[in-house]
Amino acid sequence: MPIKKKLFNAPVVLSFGSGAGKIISKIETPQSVYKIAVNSSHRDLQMIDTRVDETVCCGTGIGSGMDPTQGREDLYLGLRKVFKYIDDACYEAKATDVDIIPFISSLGHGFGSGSLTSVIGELQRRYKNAIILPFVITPFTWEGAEVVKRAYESLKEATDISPCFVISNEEVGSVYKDIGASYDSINNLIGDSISVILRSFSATEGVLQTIDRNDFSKFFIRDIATIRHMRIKSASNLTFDDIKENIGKRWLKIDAKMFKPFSKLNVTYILDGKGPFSPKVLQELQENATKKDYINKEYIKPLLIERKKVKYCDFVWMESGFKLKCDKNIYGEY
Ligand SMILES: Nc1nc2c(ncn2[C@@H]2O[C@H](COP(=O)(O)OP(=O)(O)OP(=O)(O)O)[C@@H](O)[C@H]2O)c(=O)[nH]1
Ligand SMILES: [Mg+2]
Repeated sequence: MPIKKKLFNAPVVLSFGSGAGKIISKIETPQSVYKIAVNSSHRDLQMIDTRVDETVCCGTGIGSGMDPTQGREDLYLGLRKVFKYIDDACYEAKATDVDIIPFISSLGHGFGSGSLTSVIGELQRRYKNAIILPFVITPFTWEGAEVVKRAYESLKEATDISPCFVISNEEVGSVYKDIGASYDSINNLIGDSISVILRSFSATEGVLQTIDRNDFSKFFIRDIATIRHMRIKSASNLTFDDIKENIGKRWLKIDAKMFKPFSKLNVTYILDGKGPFSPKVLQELQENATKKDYINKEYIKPLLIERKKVKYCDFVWMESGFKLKCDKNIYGEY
């Protein structure tokens, strides 16, 4: 039986670090997309191993002890196995070429921070035609200056070789009062947004307007990109005002002046789910997406997928081109 042609071949999603492992355990992947959790802590991998397809334990299995140098060393001890699982997943999916390799890294301690740049670099070297898509989780400020510093140093190094989608725990979690309860909710929110992107990128049916690898490459530029996601009943009466009201904040810590646009931001959006997608709704979205001066108008091409037999519609707004500003004035001298 012929395999249905997907928009993008993205046969795996990976996680690096303990926090990232908890998030990937919440992700719902389309059929034949494998979830691979990578970490240096055997115990943390065991906690999620029924909710991912494969785990790779790097190093001695006791964690990287909040030491990024150790984290990077540990990664190299497990990398061969990571590649093997990716290749296996490609084989299973009969994918001769991989378009996108998404992964999640949690930054602030040893493994996730220490491995980030190497993960990007090694994946780029081995899967030359693929777009490597890092989703990085930055810490809460209550975790302390050292943790934040480790996270942003790691991010700074990484953005030299690839743009990163940044998701700030501080921002996602700002609505919750109780940290205990909020971790799970935060993981669900982040997991949901990434699930929607993976599902849209793997669509085989209902695609009204498509984007391809080249379109996405043009959108995804240095240093930092963001996602905002909202779920609606259907797209039939969607207005831009609904979006403004319900989509929430950017999950970036822009109030600390951590980020500023490079020059202009690239934007795109995904509308995926229950329709109908009326010309009026699409016109309103497109007009509003191009209205602001800080938006680069040249490359706006949304991904529109109108699905049958679904109960809701997801809207994902993506911006790319923020500059990472990471200096001594923000988190003390270092
Ligand atoms: N959203 C979310 N963030 C988490 C969670 N657990 C940890 N984090 C964040 O991730 C950052 C890094 O922590 P871990 O992922 O535990 O660190 P690690 O990479 O495993 O590092 P080592 O244990 O030192 O090897 C923390 O500073 C937290 O901000 C989680 O369950 N959800
Ligand atoms: Mg850990």
